[in-house]
Parts: sequence; structure tokens; C-alpha cells
Amino acid sequence: MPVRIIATADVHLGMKFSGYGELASDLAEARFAALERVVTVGNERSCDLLIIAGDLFDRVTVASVVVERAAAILSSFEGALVAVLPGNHDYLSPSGDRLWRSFADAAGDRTLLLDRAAAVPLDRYDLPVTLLAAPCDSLHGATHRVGHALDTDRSQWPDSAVIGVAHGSIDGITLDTDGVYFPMSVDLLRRTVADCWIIGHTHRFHDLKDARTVVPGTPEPDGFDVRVPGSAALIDVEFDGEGSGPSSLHREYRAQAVTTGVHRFVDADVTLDPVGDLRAQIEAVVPGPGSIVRVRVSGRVDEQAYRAWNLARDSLLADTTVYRIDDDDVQQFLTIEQIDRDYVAGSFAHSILKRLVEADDHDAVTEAHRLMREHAL
Ligand SMILES: [Mn+2]
Repeated sequence: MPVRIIATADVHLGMKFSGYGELASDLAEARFAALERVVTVGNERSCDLLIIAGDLFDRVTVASVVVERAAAILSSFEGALVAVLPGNHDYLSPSGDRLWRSFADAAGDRTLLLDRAAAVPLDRYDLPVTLLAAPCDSLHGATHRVGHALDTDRSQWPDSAVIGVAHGSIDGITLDTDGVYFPMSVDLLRRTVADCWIIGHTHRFHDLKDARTVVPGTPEPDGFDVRVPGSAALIDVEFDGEGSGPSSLHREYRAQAVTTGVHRFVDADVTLDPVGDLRAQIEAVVPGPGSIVRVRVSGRVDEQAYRAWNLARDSLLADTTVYRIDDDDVQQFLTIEQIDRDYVAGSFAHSILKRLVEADDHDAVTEAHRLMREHAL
């Protein structure tokens, strides 16, 4: 009997986005919508199991309304079970778990908290699956929590798929310079008895066949370091090898990313063409509704276009899809009229600038003008 899983991680419900001004509430709300879409996709694709591989919540101190909303959304999953692993942001705390206790109170009986580093057979939910759970117990950890999956005897579950669920960095995939996010390597994962791993923490989808590992990614991008749309992983685990006894059962997984996110974070560079419509040149790099764009603008324009650019920039910023404009590199052409106006005729500065403008050497004009202003010549 094949098993179909919808997997997500790093939902980070309760994230505040305090640096994003008036976009903050929209971005915070989008994370709940993303979890709803994960559940919807799971239902549409008739998934048996929904797995959340850590960081469902952004921190252990999220408001109880956040916990209740999460539990309500997850309760609409129509498969046999929702399994939730604590990640490094919503870690199990040794001092007692207000977060996970209130989650357990709010969640239904088809929700299972993976709160021990142990094997968890799911036969009581009528699923031919044993999970090897590796929850986080702190924000940081120098060593992974998957050790028990190395020396577990999997022959105790001859008819089950054995699926690891962990949270942390993966060597070569996740940036973890100091090795503080429960680091795992492809080699380590390969040596475990799992048929397949589902590992959270990395915010973009990966199917690491070498490591038999699926990284679902975050269902909704949470900043400019996530350049891909939000996704979840749809995983089919197939059993074959019939006829020669259960121990020879061969299990194989197939994984695909399904898009679940709304927002896209985009960085763009624009060199202004002073002749064209300035606002339109910026709008051309906005990929569409839901995108949050940071634009670096450069170019050299005349005095009139420079004034027009300042107006265009302000109106673009009032439009919240363009989140930030860095236009330090937009420079104004210097004209003879301006030089006559700003510098004393016959002065050193006046004659140098005038000669450079007449020679059409605008790079030199810009640089000389900058130096003269700096030194108040
Ligand atoms: Mn994490």
C-alpha cells in the first residue's frame, strides 16, 4: 500500500516582520494562509499524512491566539494524521512547554507531537509508517539529533515505511558557518535506516536523492534571502518486492514541490533612461501582485529629469509593492547654467567644471563636482 505525504516546515507562524512598515501585518497573515494552502493541497491530493518538520511557530513565546489558529487550520486536514516536530525556533524547552502544551490542548486527536528522539510507529493510525523523530530541544545545537536512526533495527517494522523527521542544517545545502543548527551531512543521513528523511530548517525545496532526503522548504518566503516561491513537498512512498517475504520489501520515494506561497521577494537593478517614463521603468521590474521589491537605481539625468525622478520615487514608495528604493547612484548632469549659478565665475572650480562639461566628459564632471562639494571649493 503506497503512502502519500504532504510535508512542510518553517511556517514561522507569529513572525512579526517589524522592519517592513505597513507590509508587516500582510506578511504575518500570509503565513497562516500558506499553512491553509498546505492543508488544502494535502486534501486535494488525498494525502494520508501531513508532516511539519519543525518551526511551525516562530518562537516558543508566540501568543496563544497564534497557537489556536494553527491547531484549527491543521484540524481541517482530512488524512489520517498530522505529525508536528519541534524545530529550533519552537524547540521543546526543558523548563516545561507552555507552547506545546497549549498546542496539544487545542489540537485534535489526529495530531501527534513528535516530542522525543525516538521511533514512532503509526499503526494505531492505520498507517504503514514508522517515524524516526529528531526534535530540537534548543535554539542552537552543535550536534544533530538523528543518532538513534543509525542503530535502530528496522526489521521490527517489516511492513512499514521508515521515515525520518528532523530539523537542522545540511552540509552543502544550508549556510551554517558556525555549525550551530544541529548540522547533518549527506553521509550521515545515508547511513541511517530511514527509507526517506523529511528535514526542515532550509527555506527552499530540495530533493537530495543521495541522502534520501526531502527538504520541503518554507511554504511562504519570509525575506529577501528566500528567492524562490513558497513550496511544500508531496511525497509518495511506494512498496514493492512482493513474493519473497516482508523483509525484502523495497521502498522507494518520489518527491515533488508544490507551490504554496503568495509573496515573492525580489531584488532588482535599474539604470534610468532619462528620456523614458521613469516610473514605468521601475514598474517594469515588479514581477506582479504579491511581490515585494527592493530596487537599486542608478543613472545620470539632467536637472529636470532628476526632479521628475524624485517625484516618481516618492509615488512608487507610496505604492507598497515597491518596498525600498536605493537611488544613491542616481546623479544629475551638471550644465553650464548650473555651474554659472553655483560657482564664482573665474574661480578654479568654475573653470575646471566648465571645461569638463564642454569636453562632454561627464564621468569626470560628476567626480569633480563631488570632490568640490566635499571640500567646499
Ligand atoms: Mn529552523
